[in-house]
Amino acid sequence: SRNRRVPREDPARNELVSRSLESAQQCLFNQDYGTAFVHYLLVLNLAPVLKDFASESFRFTLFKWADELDSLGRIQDLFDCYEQALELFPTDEVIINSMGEHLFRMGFRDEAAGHFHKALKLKPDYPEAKENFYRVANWLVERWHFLMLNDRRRNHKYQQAIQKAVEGGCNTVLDIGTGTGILGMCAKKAGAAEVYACELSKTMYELACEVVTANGMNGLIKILHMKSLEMEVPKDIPKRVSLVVTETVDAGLFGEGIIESLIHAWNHLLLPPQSTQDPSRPPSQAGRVIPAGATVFGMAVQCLEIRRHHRLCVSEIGGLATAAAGELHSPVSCSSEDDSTEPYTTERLSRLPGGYTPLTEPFNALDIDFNNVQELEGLCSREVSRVRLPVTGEGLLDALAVWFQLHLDQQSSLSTGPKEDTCWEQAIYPVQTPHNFPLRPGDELIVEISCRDAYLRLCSVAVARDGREFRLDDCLDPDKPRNNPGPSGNPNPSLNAEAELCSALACLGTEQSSGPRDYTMLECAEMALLNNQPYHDSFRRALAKLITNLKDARSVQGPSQGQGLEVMPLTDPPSGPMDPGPDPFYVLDVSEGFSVLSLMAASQGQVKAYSSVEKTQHQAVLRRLARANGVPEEALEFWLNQVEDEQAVLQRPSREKLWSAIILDCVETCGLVRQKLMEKATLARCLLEDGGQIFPERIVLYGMLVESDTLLLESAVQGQEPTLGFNIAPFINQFTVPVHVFLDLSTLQCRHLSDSVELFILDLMNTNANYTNRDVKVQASASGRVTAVPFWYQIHLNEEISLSTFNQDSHWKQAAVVLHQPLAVREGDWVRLAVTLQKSSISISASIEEEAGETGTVDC
Ligand code: 44T
Repeated sequence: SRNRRVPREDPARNELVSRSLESAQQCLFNQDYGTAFVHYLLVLNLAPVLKDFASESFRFTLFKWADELDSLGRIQDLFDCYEQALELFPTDEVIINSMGEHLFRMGFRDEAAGHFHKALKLKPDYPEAKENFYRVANWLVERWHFLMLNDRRRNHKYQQAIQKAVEGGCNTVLDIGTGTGILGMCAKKAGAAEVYACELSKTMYELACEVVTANGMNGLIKILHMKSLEMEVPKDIPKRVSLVVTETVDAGLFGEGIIESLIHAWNHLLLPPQSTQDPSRPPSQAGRVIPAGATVFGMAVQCLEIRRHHRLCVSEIGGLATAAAGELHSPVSCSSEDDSTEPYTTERLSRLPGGYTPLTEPFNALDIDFNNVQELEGLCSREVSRVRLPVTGEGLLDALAVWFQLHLDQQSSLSTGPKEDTCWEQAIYPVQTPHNFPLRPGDELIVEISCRDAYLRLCSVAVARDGREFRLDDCLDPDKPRNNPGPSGNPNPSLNAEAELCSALACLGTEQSSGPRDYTMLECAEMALLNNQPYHDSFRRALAKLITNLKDARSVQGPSQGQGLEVMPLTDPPSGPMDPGPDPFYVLDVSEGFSVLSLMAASQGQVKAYSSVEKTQHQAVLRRLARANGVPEEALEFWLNQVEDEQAVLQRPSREKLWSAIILDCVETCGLVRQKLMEKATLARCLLEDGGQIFPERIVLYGMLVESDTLLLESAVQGQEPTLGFNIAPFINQFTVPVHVFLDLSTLQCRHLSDSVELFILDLMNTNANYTNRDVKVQASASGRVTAVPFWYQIHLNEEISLSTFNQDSHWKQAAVVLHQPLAVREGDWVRLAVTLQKSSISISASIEEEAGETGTVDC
């Protein structure tokens, strides 16, 4: 390489560079991005001096070419291009952020988030990266890390248990799923000779390395970026350890794979357990696990909030009968074999809006000893156990709630129960049967408990009443012979109600007994939306009003196309035998996911509605509903079946027709404005006919001042004090996200420090009228510390009709901005909120408005 000439001195090279650059520009002009990209690569590799000059066009070419590769499905090529680009521009935050966006769309969230994070570190005020990062940070470093690190009782108990074990002789330790490294550091601090830790998430692994180094334990704890199941002795750790510590448990206990991890650990990573035959073996020569075991509890509950997210509860929505929809299920089912379902979801029972009613006492569902490998291995092959639970409350069976006690050792345990003061959620096993079964004291609920594919499964199978059993799950396996069918017991004629109940249960109908039942899956939020009658009624009224207005306008204009506008107030549109029928009104619904709004529009008559529902199963539901509700087939069409392109999404049906209404879905379930909403609205506005409308026409953001420690605990590790004596907070707090989503504001533990106040207006019918910054003044109604500003929306469909996203039966959750620093206020103080809406992400900062006199001067 000593002989190699400096590129600038090589005329042939210079020639090649300038010709390639020309070609690149020419190709770019011809929109041949692939070739342009190759030329640019060549140019910039040969002549790095041109980087500054060509960076803009290079990026542009890269992004265009990447979009093409993306739509061609050439994913490998796409990422190769980005890698080549990053070799040239390793610190270009725009390229890094864009690569993150592609990764995110492909489902590589962890990697995507890593890119956004990196882009943001390179340029802390880069709004695109900020918005992207905030949207994914929750997945990267999940909220519960903050909660757990803030949970002093839990930290202390783990530390005590580890310290005792180490002092008792366990001196080689493996921390499985180390997270920030905290339990491993406890073991080291307690005096363990060798400490190993593994972590499968890349982000968490890197974080753990940083934390361990910052605490002076670099080299003293060996951290591995891998799943414990892949670890081997002596490849990854030199010999078997005497202690495994782990907190790889989720709300359903087994969801993080602790059973499999521990079976593997006992077989490959741990010393043999202390045997009862030979209790003389010293602890350093025996293996053990912290936690030592767990006890799982369950309880049947009635809960409307759970019900409306998992079952269709309404027989009519927006004027449409729903019976023909067929059976709809949420993706949460303990009995389904379907890959797209989960056996349980999680909730904090204590924070469910509307609360819940226990229908049984808590019952013991399972005991498990983590120090007994035979028991762990036997768990999945264990017989399904059946328990009979006396019903103690009256109500509909909506779900089984599950929690557990984690026994760290003989002395100490943690509970995740609903009555406990903990950060833990409970596992919720919703009932999926479409028919309500009212339980009452005296009944017995029969629950089956099993452990298939390492998930704990609880399934309510039957109700025993007056010596008879009513099966709840026949529909799922109709061919299975029934244990106790029919009124064989006491044929008491007064049990007519029972007979009705019997036939009310879908499973007892004979027509259903042929083969497995068909059902359609809806996301929980889609189910809740379908159950939201006020939402649909509002849309129905707003649509009807618009159509009436447009009809009036047309009839006034008449066939003479707008002449003599004021002269003839016709009440009926002119129609005769020669009339080919009135032109339809075109309505487009671009709601995300499942939506029946298009069908509601079509059912108005004289409307041609376009739905953007994409899943074929969902389209089938709409077709069935259309047929059953007398909507002609041609009145409903499916738009964008394949259209990916944003621009094409909103194209009108045919050249000469414009849309009468475009329905935009503007607020996401999580409580944030949908991304690119205003861009979409701008586009939509251009495609409206005269008098046409965007629904909604306007959304207004409301918020209030609150003091909520809960929100603080979920957002960052709090306080100046080190966590268990370790310096962890500054590292994990890099992943603090100021906007909290999916809140239930009605049950959030907080003190209101002001009335609600209008924060912002988004006008969709006049997108130019929108601003990005606004100062809002709000008066404190009580003294306290403002820690957050929760916010929600009033969605105005038209001048008269509006919906709130902060509403009991809404499918929306709320969001909140957590202030960078709490703001102390006294009652009567005026607080100035600086609200910014950049893209679709909101930020708020708060300060005390010192003098009343200032108020006037701000706007002048
Ligand atoms: N959530 C609790 C789960 N891991 C807690 O990558 C409680 C949820 C929760 N690493 C609200 C409140 C709470 N090998 O970083 C994770 C994970 C890692 C492994 C290596 C393995 N076999 C595994 C398995 C998991 O362990 C860490 C902790 S797991 C989940 C803990 C406050 N909602």
